[in-house]
Amino acid sequence: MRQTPLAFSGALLLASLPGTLSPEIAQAQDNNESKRLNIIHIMTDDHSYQAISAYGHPLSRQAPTPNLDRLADEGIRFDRAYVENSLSTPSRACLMTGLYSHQSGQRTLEGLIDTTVTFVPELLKKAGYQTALMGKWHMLCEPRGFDQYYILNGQGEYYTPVFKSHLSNGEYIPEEGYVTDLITDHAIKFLEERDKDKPFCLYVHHKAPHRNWIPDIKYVDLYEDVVFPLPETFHDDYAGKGEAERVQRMRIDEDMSMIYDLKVRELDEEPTRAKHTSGMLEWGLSRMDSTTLAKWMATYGPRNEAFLKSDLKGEELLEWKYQRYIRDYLRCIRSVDDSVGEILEYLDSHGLADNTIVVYTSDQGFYMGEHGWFDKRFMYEESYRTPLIIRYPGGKAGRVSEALVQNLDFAPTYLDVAGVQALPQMSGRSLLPVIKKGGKEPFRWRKYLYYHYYDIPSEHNVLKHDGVSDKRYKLIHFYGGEEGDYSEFYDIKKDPNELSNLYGDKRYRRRIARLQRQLDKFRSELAIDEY
Ligand code: SGN
Ligand code: CA
Repeated sequence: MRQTPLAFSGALLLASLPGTLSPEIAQAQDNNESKRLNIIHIMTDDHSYQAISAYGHPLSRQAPTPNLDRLADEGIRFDRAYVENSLSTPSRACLMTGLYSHQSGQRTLEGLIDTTVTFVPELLKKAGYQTALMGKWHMLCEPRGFDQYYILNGQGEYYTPVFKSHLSNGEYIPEEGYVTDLITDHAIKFLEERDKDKPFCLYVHHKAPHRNWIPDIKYVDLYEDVVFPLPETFHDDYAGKGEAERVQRMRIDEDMSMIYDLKVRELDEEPTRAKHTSGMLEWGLSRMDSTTLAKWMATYGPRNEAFLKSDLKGEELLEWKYQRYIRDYLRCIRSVDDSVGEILEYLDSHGLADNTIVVYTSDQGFYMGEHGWFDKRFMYEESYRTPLIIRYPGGKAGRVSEALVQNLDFAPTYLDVAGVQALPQMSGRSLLPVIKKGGKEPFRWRKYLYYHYYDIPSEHNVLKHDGVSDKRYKLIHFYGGEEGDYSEFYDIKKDPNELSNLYGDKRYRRRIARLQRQLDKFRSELAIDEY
């Protein structure tokens, strides 16, 4: 007999893992298969919490996400969910391994993961789960541990994307349609065809709303009449900030491409310092079928003409850029929200809602114009924080959690759900105790998080930095720049926009010292080898 009830039980000690299960355990699992929860991990790419109406941000009020809101109403919205490195590939490596970037080897976008590390789906599969990943994989290594997969090539394409699958002999095969819908279809097909005698773990990884934000043609008119509010810090001049803020290249005014990002294909020359060629936009558009492309031209053509005719300059031009960026971004989100609705609907109509944990998150946060930026990478809230909503069958509904959680926690959580013990090298914590308490912090929950960003030289030129945060304060250490290392300290409660760097402020001396001690502790315990 299996000793532990499955929900909220804590991990079952499977001494034989990651080897084969003992016959007794395998038998016990067979007998209890029906009780083990299924897992659906839905992860978007660059989806900001500002763009989910359940989070209540002014932006999302004008572009609601009803299906995500439903998930939050039926589950727990995490308001203090963070990543350990705000970039796609490292975040995916963390999800798959439960390791910090320096432990998995995936520190940068283009880096290579250590191919000897164990992937969570490998452990789940050994424990009797059927495993699948549909959508963005975005690591240079091959997917491991999946019974089924359909993965995009690198960043993937919005229209007619190519997919490599467990059936395609290593080949990428184009599929007609819009990427978000196609990924959803693969997910639903997996749910239809799966082995119904086994629990499953399904990762649904959208490309959207990643740059360059090409919406589904059916949504190109959505929000065209909405004027979205500018964020409070849109005109930040970085006064009192250090080199990192001055040298980054993620400004809407200077770095967002008029052609590739904002889709003004009529321009002969790129007027910003973005290195994107018109060919990059044309390539994306050329993947549309002729009807779709005609509709695109008929929609964006006249809009672009009117824009060019108006010859906007300065502030007006900047605001025009912002509106086009946000509208296209939120149109992409609309498709994502539809996808979530479709999956929830499927679970309802197939009796799966009661035994499936549904998790919604993004690979990191994203700037929606705060500080004048797009992209992510910084340890500041907009990019460090990521949306996270979890619906647990029979769990508390409509709750908001303030517990400090991090993407390192997905691996131990999913293993806990499956009754598998987390590997000793995983630093994250199972979220099941938090979920059990309706989002409240369990006894002895963590007080600090560690963050480390490494990806430079790279397109957006964000300096390397590591740092530590608790629920209120944040200490960031930038290094590797030309002007030498420096630190920043913020009081997130008093200064949520992180405009006042308090490092060196005598009134905060003790608090800064406390966080510095924590940072030193993380560095030594985690054997951080550069900072
Ligand atoms: C691409 C984008 C960058 C973006 C990275 C990382 N440029 O390189 O703007 O920061 O991806 O994004 S693009 O010209 O190719 O659009 S991530 O989400 O994959 O980490
Ligand atoms: Ca991303």
